[in-house]
Amino acid sequence: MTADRPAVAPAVLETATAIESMETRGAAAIADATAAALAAQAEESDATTPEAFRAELQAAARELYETRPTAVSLPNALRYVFRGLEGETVAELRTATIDRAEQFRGDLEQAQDRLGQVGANRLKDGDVVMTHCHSTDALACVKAAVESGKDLEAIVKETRPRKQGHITAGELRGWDVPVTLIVDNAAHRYLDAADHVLVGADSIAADGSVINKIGTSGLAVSARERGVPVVVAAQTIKLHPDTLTGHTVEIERRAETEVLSTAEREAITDGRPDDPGPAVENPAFDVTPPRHVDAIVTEHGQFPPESIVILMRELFGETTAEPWER
Ligand code: RUB
Repeated sequence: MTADRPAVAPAVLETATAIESMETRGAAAIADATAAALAAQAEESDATTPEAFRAELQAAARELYETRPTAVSLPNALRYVFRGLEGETVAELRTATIDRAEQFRGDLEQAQDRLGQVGANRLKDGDVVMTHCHSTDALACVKAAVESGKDLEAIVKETRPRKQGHITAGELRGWDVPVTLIVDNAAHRYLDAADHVLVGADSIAADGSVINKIGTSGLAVSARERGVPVVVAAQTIKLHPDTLTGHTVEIERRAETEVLSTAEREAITDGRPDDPGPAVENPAFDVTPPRHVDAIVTEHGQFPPESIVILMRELFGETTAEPWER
């Protein structure tokens, strides 16, 4: 370690790269990997003073924090671990970090199971759900319903540009759920065949707005127009405490090439030497206002989006501190 740059463990850098490249993706998986990376940092640290240990852990946290800006589960995972960082010696701090990370990861799994049970109560035998992107929280509801003996079907939106709908289709087929895969543009047409729109969330703002994969808001507007209820499955680690104090949620913008490959761009410009081709916008997420959401399903029960602020204050108080500040 140098005086001004605390050492960050290779495992942390690997996790940060995996999150950034979306090898690890989805808000819950990102939170889980973040906590595991802090534990790895604690295990691998050769800091000799508590101050050096804390500085390293903070540097690791920053490294992870800067990977993907929209999913609040990441800073919430950091907050959870740092809040329990009690200890006078390096050994005590190391144990505290590892224990706290383990506890967070265990709670995460349990929360998803509990949330699944709550969400499953909304689903009746024979229902058809329409999904968007790939959300482990949303799928936990389907899984719990299927395990309780209900027959469900799914209409799965492909979810351009990265087609995470294929992951959803794969998981649902693994549970023997009949799946119809559609392109995103077909969603409006197939809503008549759906009983529920069931999506996850990357962040939920204090006013009940839901930040999730781009296309969620359009789907919710269409669903509202067709009278299909929109259910958001989101563990409370998706609640964004900073929005209590007026901050907005940053929407991640991803590479143009996810939308338009170099070869496709060349086909558009057709050899014209001075033509750069079209500009491309690729926001990864959008904001669905609370008026288009029927319910937010959490591990603490189901809430109308407008009342989620009460749960948020209860769980987080009012905090604008950096995730690694106590
Ligand atoms: C994933 C996405 C998911 C939420 C919820 O986006 O928008 O709906 O993260 O997922 P990306 P989960 O693929 O860009 O990470 O319920 O698993 O936390």
